[in-house]
Amino acid sequence: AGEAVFAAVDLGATSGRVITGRVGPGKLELAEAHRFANTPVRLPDGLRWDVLALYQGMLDGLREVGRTGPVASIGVDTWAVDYGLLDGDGALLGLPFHYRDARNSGAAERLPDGCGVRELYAVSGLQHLPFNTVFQLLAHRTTAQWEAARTLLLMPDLLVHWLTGSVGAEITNASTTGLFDARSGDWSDALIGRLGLERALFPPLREPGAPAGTLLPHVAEYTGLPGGTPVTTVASHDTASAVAAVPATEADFAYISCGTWSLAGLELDGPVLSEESRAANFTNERGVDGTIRYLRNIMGMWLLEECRRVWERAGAPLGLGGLLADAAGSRPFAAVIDPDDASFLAPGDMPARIDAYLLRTGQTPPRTPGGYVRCVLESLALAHRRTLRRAAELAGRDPVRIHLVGGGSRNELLCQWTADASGLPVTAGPAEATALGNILLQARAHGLVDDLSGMRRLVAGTQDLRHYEPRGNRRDWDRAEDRIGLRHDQAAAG
Ligand code: LRH
Repeated sequence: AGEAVFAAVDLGATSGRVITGRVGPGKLELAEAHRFANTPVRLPDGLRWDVLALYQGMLDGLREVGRTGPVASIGVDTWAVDYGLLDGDGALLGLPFHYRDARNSGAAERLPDGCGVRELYAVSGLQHLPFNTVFQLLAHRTTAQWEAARTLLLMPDLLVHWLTGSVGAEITNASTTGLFDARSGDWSDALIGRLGLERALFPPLREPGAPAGTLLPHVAEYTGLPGGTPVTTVASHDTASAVAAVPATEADFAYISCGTWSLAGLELDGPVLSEESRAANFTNERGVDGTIRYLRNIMGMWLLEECRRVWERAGAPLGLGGLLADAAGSRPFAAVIDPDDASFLAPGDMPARIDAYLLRTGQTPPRTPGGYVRCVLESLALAHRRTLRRAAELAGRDPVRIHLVGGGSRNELLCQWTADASGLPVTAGPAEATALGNILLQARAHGLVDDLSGMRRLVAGTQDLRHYEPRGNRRDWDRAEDRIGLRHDQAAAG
């Protein structure tokens, strides 16, 4: 079957990267060509993605790739839910909003009578997050721009459009809009109609693996890649790509894709759309080959990244290694938070928000950065355990192992504490699961890998993985969990 090189463009909330992957029998080798910052910009009317800087970063990355020779194809993935609107000439209308923009808080209240969150869930199976595309659109449609909008493109589809001129909606990412029917696997004409949105805004769906065109002449010229270089549709939702690259060799596994967000859940054959599942806020996002990612968003490394931003600005930058060592030496279970508290979502002074949460729940704020890091990581480990247990209950499954992939898999404390808290072994890695999933989808489209389990076996056989066995202090975790439960009730009671 030979060997080929593919390029993955993988844009995350903190950085973008262009990575090449060489794939052959028993071979899967990654090389990073370019990495660049992703710095959102606050304009008077809200928080925006600097989409031109992102596009330029990816072009520069592809030019690095072009220097080393041609590639068999290119694939693009990014975070979910965000989009650009094109006018009738195909021009981008304004700069895409960032999902952490404040316009989204309260957007759910704009839902019309008879089409509330229950009705949405029954069709889309999507967890309620204030920034789901559907809520962003309800806010967007009160603007002058809206009148001119003819086509909605999710972020990776927009970037593919700029590379190739082609227009389409990649299906795994379309499933995060809230306007997609989890059962039929198509746009939900019913929801789009009931919300009074134009059906024509939503382009035809594309499956991962489908061709998405070839580089436009000016892109080929800039990057030095051959004119006919194909762009392949990948699982363009980064989480879908990451889960496709989970190195699972047994059927009953749970996963945590841990980066800015921790996405914790199970892979299922069909959606769970029960009222119980809605109340527990589990999502049914579409994966490769019609699989369902049954998971919840947990606030993830965002908490730590935002703390570090504040400490850096205050002139006390501590390297991650030093912080983690201090965390390891701090007092266990001194303070616990619910990472999903709404106060943690927007960018801002995270240590101050953690303090406010702790004071509100009768706890004492940490006195050192290491104390905060310990609080965040223990609280994340607890949230991982809580979420995976509930997912297993609701889906009637019994996972025997947790695969923790993404940048968070490098964090040994988090991996060990996730194992300890949950009582399950954790296999950590690969850290670049998303880029691997992107590349493997392209390799499969080119006939170098056969199916999802073949992709996973190749990852398991070629990438560095670490194993963590649960240690016997589970009672401590149970007690910490009980404290969170009590605090939830107290907060709810006022
Ligand atoms: C992770 C992710 C996640 C979405 C969020 C917007 O990068 O794609 O799956 O919920 O970003």
